[in-house]
Amino acid sequence: SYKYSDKKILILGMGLTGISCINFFLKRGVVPKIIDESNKPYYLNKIPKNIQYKLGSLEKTWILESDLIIISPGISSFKPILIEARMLGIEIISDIELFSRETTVPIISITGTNGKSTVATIVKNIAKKSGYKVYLGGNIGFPALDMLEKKADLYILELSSFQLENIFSLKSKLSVVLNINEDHLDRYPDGFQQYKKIKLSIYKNSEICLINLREKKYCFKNKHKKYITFGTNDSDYYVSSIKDKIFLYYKQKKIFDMSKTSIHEHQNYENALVSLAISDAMNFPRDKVKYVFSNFKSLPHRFQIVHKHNDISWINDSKSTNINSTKIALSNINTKGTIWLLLGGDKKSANFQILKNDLEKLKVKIYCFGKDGMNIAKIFQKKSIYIENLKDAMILISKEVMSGDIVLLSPGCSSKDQFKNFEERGNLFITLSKELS
Ligand code: UMA
Repeated sequence: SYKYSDKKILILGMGLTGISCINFFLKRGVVPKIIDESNKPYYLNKIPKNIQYKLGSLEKTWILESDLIIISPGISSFKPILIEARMLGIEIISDIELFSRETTVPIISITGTNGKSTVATIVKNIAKKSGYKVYLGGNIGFPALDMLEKKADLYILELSSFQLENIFSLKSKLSVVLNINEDHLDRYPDGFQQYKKIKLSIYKNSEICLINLREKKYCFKNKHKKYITFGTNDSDYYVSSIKDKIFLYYKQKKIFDMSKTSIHEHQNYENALVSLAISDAMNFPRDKVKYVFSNFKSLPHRFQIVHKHNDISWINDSKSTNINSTKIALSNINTKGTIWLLLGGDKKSANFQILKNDLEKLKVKIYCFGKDGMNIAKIFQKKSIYIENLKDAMILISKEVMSGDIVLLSPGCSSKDQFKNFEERGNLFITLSKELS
């Protein structure tokens, strides 16, 4: 097993991840140092007294004198000082790497641009129903290292590309890349190809690889591993409709009639399909899958109708932090009224032109806010206006919205420019939707 007691350890980032790393090392009798680039990080008061810290910038001497650096996912691994450190032989790893080194419990690893949290949650519920002591952590908001405290017989990891950048020893029982769409381009100097490659690294050392055949670009062969496929009609698992009914198929056989479950949104059919494939691979009983599908509720901040008044629906989709996710939200809407779309935040270098076609077809008014709001508003011209922040935009909308309309927060951007996280953004939307209507 790994020993850390003779190492100078430095943690970068004082967020949820940083705190979980501090606790991990303190429990092992090792006192790390920590740096945060902000001058007032949210969690400063959570740092134990005996921990030395520096704020404001990545302090060069601390970095170069360390033996092991644990980098938080929010910090780019491609910063010049970190590239220099790596060249000098300093090890830079993520919290997930630390986690992977400590456990022999089977792990299901899930990544993808969209749907990660939903699939991970469904699978966790099925595993639990099947009698497993199962914990879910990672990008979902519960740091993976905190799961080590729990006695488990199965772990589920939701992994972001940021976390995958610095994972080396992960050996999953099963891993899946749900889909790959443009996101986080501001973080990858070599663009989309680099983002894709990092996502696909989840399959390294995985016993079973669950592969989306629609993403042909990444079908690769490896005789030593077990593959299961989904996504197209010639995959092992696929979604298909007969008349108005949607079915999940395995090897040409109908397994689930989705109209008999509580899963009804278009994107969730594929999330259910993947959950079924994972469950079969893990030998979870099909009746437990059925039970969970029948009791499905969408996750908080994920396309939730949070308020309905005077036939106006207020929908919170704050978890939409990339364009694809906004596209999906729009495709779920069916109304004769006007859609009042709240879009904006930090667009992470994404190209919002991609949304133009989807929006042109709709009766929609677009209220753009946040750091990139002005820039996004320009793309949609007559259909859009720029308002500095979400609250002011909602006040304006509330004065004009009419019965039959829908107000949709599906910002397609990161919240970090004006909020602590997408939860805070969604909660503000919920509060205001009730106050203003
Ligand atoms: N910081 C720096 N320099 C930077 C960026 C951040 O010093 O360049 C500092 C900030 O001042 C802050 C700290 O780092 O004090 C925050 O660290 P962090 O951004 O890594 O956030 P954590 O609180 O550790 O949360 C992270 C994930 N955040 C990100 O990847 C941005 C959380 O995913 C995850 O739930 C959590 O670890 C537990 O594992 C959130 C997320 O936005 C939901 N994920 C992205 C996404 O889903 O699109 C990838």
